[in-house]
Amino acid sequence: MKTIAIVNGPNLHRLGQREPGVYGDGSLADLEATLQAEAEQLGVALRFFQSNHEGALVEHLWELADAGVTGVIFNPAAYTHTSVALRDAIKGAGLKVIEVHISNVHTREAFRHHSYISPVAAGVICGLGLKGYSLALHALAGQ
Ligand code: CA2
Repeated sequence: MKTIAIVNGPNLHRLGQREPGVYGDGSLADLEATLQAEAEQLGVALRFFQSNHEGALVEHLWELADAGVTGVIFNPAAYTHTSVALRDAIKGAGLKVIEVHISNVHTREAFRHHSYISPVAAGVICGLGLKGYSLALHALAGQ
């Protein structure tokens, strides 16, 4: 069975608790439950991870590669715009990553327009709310 990982970066553990106009009102637990139900329909296994720490995310990406996951749905949150370390981990580990952002980063502040992750991602989804994770899951499950 394929295994797909869902990895979320800093502050996303508080999803649904602040800024609902930007990020919606669903919690991270709600999102994970929705994706789990979809994965069962698709016949794939999921692994979930969230961290507020860049190094923990780097280490987790390497663990996912060592475990042979099929793909990673990754919302690096603010580290999208700052982290060479996460980019190097994805490239170095040879992971197939779909970068997901809940908001449309291109309609927001200029500092959100650049992603260190996109050049090493297989695909990028942004601005579709939590639905973006489901779309990425279907894409990876279908490959
Ligand atoms: O739109 C996205 O998914 C982002 O990755 C979210 C990041 C932001 O830095 C990126 O530019 C775009 C921020 C996540 C903050 O999450 C919160 C959760 C609850 C309350 C407030 C923020």
